[in-house]
Order: sequence, then structure tokens, then C-alpha cells
Amino acid sequence: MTQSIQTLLDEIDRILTHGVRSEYATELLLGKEGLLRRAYHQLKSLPQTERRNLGKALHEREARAKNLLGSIPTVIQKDTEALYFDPTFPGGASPIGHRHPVGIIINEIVSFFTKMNFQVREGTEIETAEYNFDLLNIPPAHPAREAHDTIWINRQKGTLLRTHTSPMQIRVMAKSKPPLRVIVPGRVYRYEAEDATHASVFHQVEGFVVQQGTTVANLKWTLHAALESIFGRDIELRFRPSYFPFTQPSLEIDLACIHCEGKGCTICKQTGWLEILGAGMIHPQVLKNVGYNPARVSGFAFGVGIERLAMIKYKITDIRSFLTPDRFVIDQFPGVLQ
Ligand code: FA5
Repeated sequence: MTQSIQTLLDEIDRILTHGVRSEYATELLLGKEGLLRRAYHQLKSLPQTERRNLGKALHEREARAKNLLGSIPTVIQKDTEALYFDPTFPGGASPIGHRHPVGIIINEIVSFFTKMNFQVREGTEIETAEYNFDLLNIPPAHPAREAHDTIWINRQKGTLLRTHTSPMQIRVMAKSKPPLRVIVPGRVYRYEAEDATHASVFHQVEGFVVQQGTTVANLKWTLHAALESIFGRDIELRFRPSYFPFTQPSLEIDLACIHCEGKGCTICKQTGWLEILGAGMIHPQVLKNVGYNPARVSGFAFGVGIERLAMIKYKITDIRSFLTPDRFVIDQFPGVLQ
């Protein structure tokens, strides 16, 4: 609210300095829907302390406007249609846009991993059940399919909107030989009942490394370093055993809440921990499915939800804010402007 009144004040000052000779100046400043009226209207909803100072500023502008507009004749006469456009009236500054919080995090992840010699692949959002599920060790009747509520394009033909970025593990491995270091940023879709932490369209970044002798220690170090780079500070991670059909062992990874240092706050729902990603060692069956020999190479993989990272980093409490096209919603995220 204060900001919009400040914007109005700036605009009033701009006209008082450069634009009083325009035929529109009176209307713009003192008209029924003029800037001063609008500013006075905004004033009403401000707290008492701010109201006093801003009120004074508005009165002062109003007096100056009346004074100036009363004494200066406008240069352009109203009666000629041809002169309706006043070329001398200074233009307003265009608002400068900025990147979306999700885009900022993706760029930070890509920047970290490309420095670590990972290649970036994107893949397609329309996938087949074979890549999204079967080759990832999730056969048709597997209960894990239920966890990914799928948006099917054609169920008979097995075409769908990918529910995660993991099918790109298969697509990349099937076409290349290890050693491999790859990240896959991209949009994914799930048939979800949306709430503050669940969207039906969101972004993930998949990462995987396949070479001789890859271990869980490599996975832990890589994730720790990547997350420290994204959050720009020291962090603490907790690794919990979990289950994904395409990794063995599977891990769920929690971040010690960076807002309360693990003490408990509203962001971490008083637990001190924030669940951020799934990971594990690529399952031997998955390696076999792409023609690799699990006795010779091993790999780790992880998949992280970008909106969830952005929510933590920028203290955004509702994931649905990301989906609004309204710039003013995005503008209010503190610290995001870059
Ligand atoms: C997966 O999608 C696995 N493919 C991740 C993986 C990759 C595991 C490689 C092992 C190896 P999951 O369904 O847990 O796992 O989703 C991964 C992350 O996506 C979650 O940790 C969360 O950050 C994010 N996520 C999941 N569902 C949603 C949702 N509805 N809205 C927003 N973010 C979500």
C-alpha cells in the first residue's frame, strides 16, 4: 500500500516538474480520478503513523499543483483536434521486469552443475509409459504408479505428460556410454488436488552420474555442495531411507530449516526439517534396461522439486503463487528482484 502511494507521489512530482504545461495536467493531477484523489484514497487505509507524513506531502503537492496550474496557461488549445496529442508531455518510465523465482533457482542449479562438468538435457514433456514407468522398473501393476497420479494423453497408446524428469535417465543412458554426468531441468505434470505445497504443474531438476565406482558418498557430497551453492550459506542435510523402484538404496533428503536453524518455525511446520528431494543409487535393473553392465558401472540419481526450493529460499508460503501470470504477485516476493 505504502509503495503504491509512493508511486503516485513520484508520478505527481514528475508532472509538477516537467508536465504542468500540458493540457492534461489539470485533469491528471486534480481531476476526479486524478493522481491526488487516488493518493488521498490510498491514504485512508494506512496506519496513523504513515498517514501523517504522507498526508502532509500530499497537501503540499496539491497546493503547488493548484498554484502552478492556475498561473500557467496551457500551450496547446483544446479546440483543435489535430493537436490533441501533446508531444511535449514527458513519457513515464517503463517498469523493469525481473526473473521468476523458479527461473532464478533453475539458473543457479544449472550454473553450479555445468561448473562440475555436467551436461544439460531437457527432454520432452510428452512421454510414453515405457520411459516414464516401465524402463524405470515400474511395471503396469506396480503400486508406485499410484503415487504419480498421471495425466494421460492416450491411455491405450500409453502416451502421457511426464510425471517426473526421471525418464530422461533412460533416454540419455540408452544413447550414450558412461561416464555420464547429466542434469535435466524441466516441467512435470501430475493429476493432483492442488494445495499450498502441491501443484499439478511444477518443475524438477533430475541429476545423475554413471561411471565406474560411483558411491552414495559421491551423491551426498554433490547434493551438499549444490544446495550450499543455491542457498548461499552452510546447510545441514539429513538422509532418510526411502523407496523408489528405480534406485537401490533410495533416500529422502531433508534440509535443516534455514529460517529457524532447525529450532522449529512456521516454514518447517515446527519440525526443524524441510523435505526437499528424492535420490538414490541407480537400480541395477535400470542399468541393465539401457544395456549397461551393473557389475562394471554404478550411478547415483536425484530429483528435486524447484518450486519447493524457491519456497524455502524466498519464504513463499503457497506454491500456487508461482502459477499466477500477475506480475504484481511475483513482484512481492522479497529479495527475488534481480
Ligand atoms: C520423484 O519424482 C523421483 N523421480 C525423484 C527421484 C529421482 C528419486 C531420481 C530418485 C532418483 P517425488 O515424487 O518424491 O520423486 O518428487 C520429487 C520432488 O518433487 C519432491 O521431493 C518435491 O520436491 C517435488 N514434488 C513432488 N510432488 C510435487 C507437487 N505436487 N508439487 C510440487 N512439488 C512436488
